[in-house]
Amino acid sequence: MKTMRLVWTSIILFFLSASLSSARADKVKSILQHVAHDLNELAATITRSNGSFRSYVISNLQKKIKPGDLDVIATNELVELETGIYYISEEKLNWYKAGQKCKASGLDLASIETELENDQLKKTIFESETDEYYWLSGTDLGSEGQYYWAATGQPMAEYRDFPLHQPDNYADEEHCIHLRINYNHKSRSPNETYWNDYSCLVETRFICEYQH
Ligand SMILES: [Ca+2]
Ligand SMILES: [Ca+2]
Repeated sequence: MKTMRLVWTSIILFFLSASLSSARADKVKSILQHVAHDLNELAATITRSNGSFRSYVISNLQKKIKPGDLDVIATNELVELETGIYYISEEKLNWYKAGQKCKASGLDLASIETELENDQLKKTIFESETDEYYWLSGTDLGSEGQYYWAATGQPMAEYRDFPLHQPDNYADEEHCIHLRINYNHKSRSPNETYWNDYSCLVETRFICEYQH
């Protein structure tokens, strides 16, 4: 109820601000728009803290995906981790097609910004008991060695999880980043997972992420 009241208040504020037209009203309008935006953020935060973030995301995605769209990711396949909502594929696609499929489903290829997010994804993938590659949105397409997350447009932060000698742009054709679980490694630990640059056209599994 609290959330609905906040949403309605922000809608009313938004229309109130839109109805003000004189130049003198510009400042009031801008303040009202900021308040409306903040209320919406607060409503989203309350929804999340109520433990219903997953259903909030699913209802958002259902609004985005038009009926008739082909081959989208089913919302019951999304997994909720501490750092967000993800889809971890079994299907294998090249980096471009994987990004397209995430987008068509209201998601994006995953971007890993923190050690916590990296650790959680590693752990989740490890549980799948496979030795596979998973595309992330990381790439240096456009400028060799300048890595960024295509999904957010942000440069790759200092936090990276490349092993020694990677990324190596092998054969001058590796421009997309994947996360790999080395399930067969003798240590049998999710830590034996790392990022690597790889040819974007190779078909591998992939991870999509819901971006707020
Ligand atoms: Ca992320
Ligand atoms: Ca490489």
